[in-house]
Amino acid sequence: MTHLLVTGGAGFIGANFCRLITSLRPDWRVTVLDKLTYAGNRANLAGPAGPAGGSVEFIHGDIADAATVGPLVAAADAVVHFAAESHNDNSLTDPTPFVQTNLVGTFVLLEAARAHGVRFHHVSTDEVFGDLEIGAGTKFTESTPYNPSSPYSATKAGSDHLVRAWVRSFGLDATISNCSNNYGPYQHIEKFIPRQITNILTGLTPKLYGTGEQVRDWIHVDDHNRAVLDILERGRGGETYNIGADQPDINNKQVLELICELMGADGYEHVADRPGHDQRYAMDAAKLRRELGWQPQFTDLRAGLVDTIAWYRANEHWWLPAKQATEAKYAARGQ
Ligand code: NAD
Ligand code: TDX
Repeated sequence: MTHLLVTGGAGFIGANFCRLITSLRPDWRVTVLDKLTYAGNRANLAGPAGPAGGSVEFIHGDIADAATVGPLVAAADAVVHFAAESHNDNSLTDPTPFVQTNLVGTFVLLEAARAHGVRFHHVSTDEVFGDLEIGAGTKFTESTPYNPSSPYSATKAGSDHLVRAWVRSFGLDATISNCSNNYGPYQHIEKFIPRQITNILTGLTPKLYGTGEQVRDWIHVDDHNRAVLDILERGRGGETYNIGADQPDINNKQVLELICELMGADGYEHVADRPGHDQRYAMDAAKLRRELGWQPQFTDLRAGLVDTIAWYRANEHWWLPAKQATEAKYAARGQ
């Protein structure tokens, strides 16, 4: 039996990961450590027990608090580290919590993992590599130099460097994954896809930053999490794995037009662009496919969006309470 400590397990990807573990590894024990920031929601974990009795224990606490973290890490066989401040736009308004959670929090977890000799998996992002030219066929590989653009991506890049330093200097048994843009159920409505879906559902006009030519490399959250599980179980210590679904380039304007078509909505507005906006992301996940035999199961964005739209339609009680405050933040930025 394996006991996982999942940080950020009340957030979008972490909660979906807990659901996946309780269903695929029902004999494992899962403890979630989450601060429940605006992005965390205990309802994301409601009833995730798997068919064979998997259980999730919830601890409300901060990854940057060494006194909380120490005993939890000591009791676990592995830490899967999702907790982060995750939204680029917020990092442009106030980078402070990004430095605190993404850098200091990761440092505190690494020190605990080192002290207790616990396996560590760090969940990171494609944004650490910066961006690519629109129209160029190039992709990020694991050896692409780091070149982050925003306070968010700079703190994620710094956290990756901390993990590598703990591997090399202290022999920590750690792996890193860098994944592209996720979509799926339980994603906070500040993010692009759920923001547009819930705008349409509440009668607001969808909002496209700038010209909408930017390209994101969309992957379903379950495909991301199955890759994290593969790396946790079979990844080589000290290695980094890129995660991406190898889909054809699609820009934000095309994604938004697809959402509008699927929801029978017409029209959207162009709003103020994001300062320093990354132009194009594309991940080369060949190493993950070759070494671990991973393959994405959701290879049709249109079908994935149909499911995701249906989820937001059916779960208004989950997102509606946050809608007004989320849109007020955007309105203050002219977005
Ligand atoms: P999210 O914002 O939905 O969830 C983050 C969770 O972390 C929340 O539950 C929050 O309460 C918790 N948290 C924040 N600060 C904390 C702290 N100090 N202590 C304990 N818990 C804290 O984020 P997400 O989209 O689920 O992303 C999860 C991870 O995956 C992040 O590390 C992110 O960088 C990475 N990632 C995200 C994407 C994406 O498309 N969303 C893509 C690649 C990588
Ligand atoms: O209303 C919007 N309109 C719009 O055009 C919003 C919220 C976004 N956008 C654009 C900006 C981006 O080009 O859509 C694209 C996606 O935006 P986000 O959902 O904010 O994602 P992004 O900035 O690409 O970062 C995401 O993927 C990498 C996650 O938020 C990060 O946590 C992850 O590391």
